[in-house]
Amino acid sequence: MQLADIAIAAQEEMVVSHEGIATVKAIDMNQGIVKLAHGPIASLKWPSMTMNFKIKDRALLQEIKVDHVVTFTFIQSGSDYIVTRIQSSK
Ligand SMILES: [Cu+2]
Repeated sequence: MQLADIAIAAQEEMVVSHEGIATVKAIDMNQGIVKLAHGPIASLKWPSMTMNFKIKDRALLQEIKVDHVVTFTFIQSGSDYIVTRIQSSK
């Protein structure tokens, strides 16, 4: 194993997913952003709040609408929070 491979493996291990429940407040299909009013996120010690998330794949936005209650999974990438899975829970 090369040093570069070890560095990549270490980076991949640091990608932690977080899960939450939220109400969709706004969807910006052009920018690939969804505004969510989410409940507490225990894994990040976040309280409930309303904030924007980037979306990994715009196709994820096709199944959701404003006011839907959703369950979602996201990762942190630098200062961005990126939704990797989002699903209406109605
Ligand atoms: Cu938040």
